[in-house]
Amino acid sequence: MAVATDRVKHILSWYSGENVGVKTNLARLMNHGALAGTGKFVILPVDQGFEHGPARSFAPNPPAYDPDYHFQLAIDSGCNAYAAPLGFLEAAADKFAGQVPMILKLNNSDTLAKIAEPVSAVTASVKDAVRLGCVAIGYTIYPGSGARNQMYEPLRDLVREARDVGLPTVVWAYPRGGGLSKDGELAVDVVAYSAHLSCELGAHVVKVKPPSDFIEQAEAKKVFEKCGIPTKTLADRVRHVIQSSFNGKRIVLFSGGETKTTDALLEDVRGIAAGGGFGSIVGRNSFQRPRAEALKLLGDIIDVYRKGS
Ligand code: FBP
Repeated sequence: MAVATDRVKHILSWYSGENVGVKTNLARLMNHGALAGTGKFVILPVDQGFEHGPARSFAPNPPAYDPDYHFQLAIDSGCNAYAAPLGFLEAAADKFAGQVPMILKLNNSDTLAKIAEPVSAVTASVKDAVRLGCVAIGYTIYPGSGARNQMYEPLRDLVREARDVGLPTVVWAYPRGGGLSKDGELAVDVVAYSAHLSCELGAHVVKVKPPSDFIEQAEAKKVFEKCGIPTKTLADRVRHVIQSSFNGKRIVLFSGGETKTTDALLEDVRGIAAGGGFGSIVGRNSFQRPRAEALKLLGDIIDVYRKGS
């Protein structure tokens, strides 16, 4: 059973305007799994079936077609939490009740619809999250999309509704859409801006992709140069994203991306940890590997966060 460490208490102090339910659920996230009490996180997200399609997501490791598989993987690997859309959670939440904190993704997009500007559909409710016993809601925004109002405005209401029932909000901030170049989706200025927007919109936890050493906005580039903001290493860039998230007073997590070699992924994780990142959300790199390999990899990632780099 995890204890309330000084680190967990310190992180909770950043959320002093929140009600006790929100803080208790943030503490549950921080006090579960192999990193309990450290203020670091490794979370398993499995919405790729919805977002990318079943074959692209699960064919590399067919047991992963089964919703039970992911609960068991999150539990056995010592993840802080398991995040998924409504269907995957409903299918197995009862069987695994109480064994791993759950985050319900309240919106999702798929790759079948060809729409001008990216926007997710709302696919679940705060009530669903409460009914399933989740510790938080999850919500994706696409900063840079011409449809941003259809994402930002409902998010504000959902944050409020979730807070009223004591649930924190995790925002997946993935820049994309007509306002950005392809390289700009990962640009350090854009990722940092998206993390900041998420905090302003009320996110308690923000999830972004590891930023690249590219600056998209001309006006921002001038400032990066003038103020000497370092962007060369991943640790530098993560540090900038963390600073942009209320000067490090919000929990910011970084995603894993497409399946890559173990060495490449661990190199990323070391950079994230060295830059002060709070943890990783690793989906495809976990469940697309055979279970034994995934358990080993998640264990190695957890070790990096435990040691700090
Ligand atoms: P991965 O570790 O598989 O990248 O998962 C992280 C994640 O945020 C998932 O929750 C989500 O399905 C995926 O990335 C979306 O990535 P994209 O929208 O870029 O295809």
